[in-house]
Amino acid sequence: MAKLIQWYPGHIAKAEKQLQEQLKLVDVIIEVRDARILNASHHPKVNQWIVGKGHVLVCNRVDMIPPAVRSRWQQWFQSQQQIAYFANAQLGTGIREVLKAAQGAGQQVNARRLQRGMLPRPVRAAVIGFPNVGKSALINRLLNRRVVASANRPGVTRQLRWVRISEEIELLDTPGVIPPLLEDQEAAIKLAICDDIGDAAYDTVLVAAEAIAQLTKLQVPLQARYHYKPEDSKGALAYLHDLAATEPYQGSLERIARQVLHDYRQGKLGAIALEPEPVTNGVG
Ligand SMILES: Nc1nc2c(ncn2[C@@H]2O[C@H](COP(=O)(O)OP(=O)(O)OP(=O)(O)O)[C@@H](O)[C@H]2O)c(=O)[nH]1
Ligand SMILES: [Mg+2]
Repeated sequence: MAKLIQWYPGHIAKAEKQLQEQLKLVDVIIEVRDARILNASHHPKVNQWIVGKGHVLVCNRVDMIPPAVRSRWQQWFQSQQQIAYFANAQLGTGIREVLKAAQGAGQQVNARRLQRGMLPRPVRAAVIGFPNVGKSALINRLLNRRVVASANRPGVTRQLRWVRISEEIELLDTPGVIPPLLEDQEAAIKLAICDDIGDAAYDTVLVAAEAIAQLTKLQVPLQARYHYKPEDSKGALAYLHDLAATEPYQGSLERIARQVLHDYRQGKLGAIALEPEPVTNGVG
């Protein structure tokens, strides 16, 4: 990739600072990842943030990956002694289990409070993760009404906000956070393809070309949608150029690039994980 993907706008820096302060009050971290990219959507700071707290891992957008991929990852997390809750925060599938897990983790905190002669209080859980992974949608689903803004673009939540779910639990909605430096550019490309970082971070045409390259590698039949067969030897950018020249796109590379990314993000090419195979080297 010729151009580096970097993006750390002021509002994210500010949100991260505020999050850091609020963490003192928090008993449980609900970490939300994108099921299509379970490694790339793991924020490296989470391991620090969960110290001394409960940790509930949510693999959201489960509807956007094939069931076989879900099973493989689930087993892999199990082998790492980590329970992964696969969820669809848009429809509400798997969400109750997340709530139960957060409550369970928080009860241990309250038990310790009781031992120290303190009164029990509602469990406080912070919902954190990269932008646009479905953190606010998850909170709305838990309340069964639209209490926080949730929309299909990164950077919707700008403020930290506590929401009382019940007498037992309060959730903190947080703006999506990203590391100040995206050291792993392979991961950054995947975040861009999945719309999990702001589009100011990247060049749409280059990211669309990367998407074409990855989808081709995953044997997604692109010609079925674009009526034009990719030629392996020519490369992904050349394919985009060829597509741009076809009638609907009127020679506009930008237009076909946006279309390809839109199609992938909307599931028009199918349920496709960009990280279908769990890795064994690390993040959990
Ligand atoms: N298909 C699908 N879409 C989802 C799922 N969860 C959330 N969405 C959609 O994804 C979009 C982003 O959801 P948000 O809840 O705004 O995401 P967020 O993590 O709060 O995003 P920021 O506040 O920008 O960091 C919305 O259009 C949701 O309806 C899911 O499991 N599957
Ligand atoms: Mg949000």
